[in-house]
Amino acid sequence: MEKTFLMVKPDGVQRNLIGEIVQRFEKKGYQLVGAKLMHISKELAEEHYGEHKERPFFGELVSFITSGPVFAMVWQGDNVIKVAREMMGKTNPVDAAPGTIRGDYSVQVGMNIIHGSDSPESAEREVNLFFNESELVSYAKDINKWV
Ligand code: RTP
Ligand code: MG
Repeated sequence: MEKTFLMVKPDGVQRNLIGEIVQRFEKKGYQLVGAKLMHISKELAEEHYGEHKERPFFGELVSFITSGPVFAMVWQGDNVIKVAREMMGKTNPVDAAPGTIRGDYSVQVGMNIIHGSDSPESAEREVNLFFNESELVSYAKDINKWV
């Protein structure tokens, strides 16, 4: 079953949006298989966002993502990587459609509420970067019966 890594960023935690965000993915029909509230170290932030290390906003991005707790999650389900990105909306909230998480709750690209893996390769990498095998659960849930 496909898995993706999603994370409520420090601005989303500060603004009490954890529940709202979790609810959107639950209602959609995806399954939460791992979650934790945590502080990201500078080292972990630099590794997680390593693809952006030459970009001018890298320093700001690392200091923002380490500025307060984040809510890290692993979600599972059909096409969850792509569909979660659609539900998040475009990176810059100016371009994010109403109805998406970023479109509904943010106005600045630097504080856009949520992170989501952008490909199967990054999902695999990020799930393993943030979670041990023992922190992920496996449980039966016949979603077709309920949604
Ligand atoms: P994320 O990795 O956080 O899920 O966001 P994303 O894939 O939609 O966007 P990405 O290109 O990976 O950029 C990572 C984060 O960097 C910040 N950013 N700032 N100041 C800027 O021009 C700028 N561009 C990107 C955003 O917070 C973005 O989510
Ligand atoms: Mg990205």
